[in-house]
Amino acid sequence: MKKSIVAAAWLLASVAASAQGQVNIICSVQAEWCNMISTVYARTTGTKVNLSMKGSGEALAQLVAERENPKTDVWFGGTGDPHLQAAEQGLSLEYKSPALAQLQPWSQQQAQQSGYRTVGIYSGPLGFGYNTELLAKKKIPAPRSWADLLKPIYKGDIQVANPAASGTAYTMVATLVQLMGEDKAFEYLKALHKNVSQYTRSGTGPIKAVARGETAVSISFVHDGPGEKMNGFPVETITPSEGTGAEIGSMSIIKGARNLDAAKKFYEWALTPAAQEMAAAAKQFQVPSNKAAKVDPRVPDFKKIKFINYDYAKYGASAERKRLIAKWEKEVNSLPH
Ligand code: S7P
Repeated sequence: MKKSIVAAAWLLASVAASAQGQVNIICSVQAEWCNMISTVYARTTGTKVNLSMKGSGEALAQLVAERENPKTDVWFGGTGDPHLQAAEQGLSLEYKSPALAQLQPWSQQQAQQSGYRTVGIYSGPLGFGYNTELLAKKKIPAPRSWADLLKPIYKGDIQVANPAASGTAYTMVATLVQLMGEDKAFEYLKALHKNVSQYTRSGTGPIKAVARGETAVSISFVHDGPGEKMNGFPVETITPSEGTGAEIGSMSIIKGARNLDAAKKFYEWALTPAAQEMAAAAKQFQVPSNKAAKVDPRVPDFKKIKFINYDYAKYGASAERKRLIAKWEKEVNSLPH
């Protein structure tokens, strides 16, 4: 008798859980944040969350490969440019959230520009990370400008990701092109190449290498610095004095999603202030897109940063991205160090 009651209860519980369904998410922020949202969402809703962690560039490549048979329902986070490319290529679904009015203007603009196939969930500036102890040991100052990075004192001490693989590094290329004009930007990138020790696949790789003391300087999103510092590493960040660009970290529902209702529910949850505040709890310090979400004091103060007027529509277009990356491969990456 007792056994059959236990079996019935187990059956009821599993029916209830499966009634909430499952959602397959590609998560392009750092692991701690991905794990936190998936655990909290699964516990509070009973939905099974299948998580796959990938940088922005790799996530886009996977979605292109899955086009005929999508296995992903939601793409959470990652730089906005590849989300715009996914929208342009018809990989993501048009969806207008009822919460749009609660979001920052830059987030709504991202949605509008994509024909409502993506939405901004956070934003953060591009800059430099540096290891204070390593710089002191080498007796070299922290870089303050794009121009500083070309100085021979930094030779072999700079890491940045490869723009063909990383949304972060593509943001750098697009930022420099807008800041200097294309010809000068490519002259700059060729000169920078001489000082770069390694182009990593992942955009967050270089600041982690700075934290571990493997390189003195990285070109990174500056919101990735405070988390490394909280983990006890001697990491500081700065934005370049000439001006810089910012990402609009985005979220998209995938066209042909097998679990569409579950995807929409997760998407709505991810736009709430409570969900967005989990970023800081997971030591991620981007600016949240929901105007009502609390902004942690460690989030970079946008008012103190000199920004370029980043053209997200132009540099988020597939043709422009392909062209700039091919040019970088041919004219920069092929050069000897
Ligand atoms: O979560 C940190 C962060 O810097 O990583 C995201 C992105 O996945 C970086 O992708 P890439 O490896 O393609 O550069 C950023 O959106 C985010 O701010």
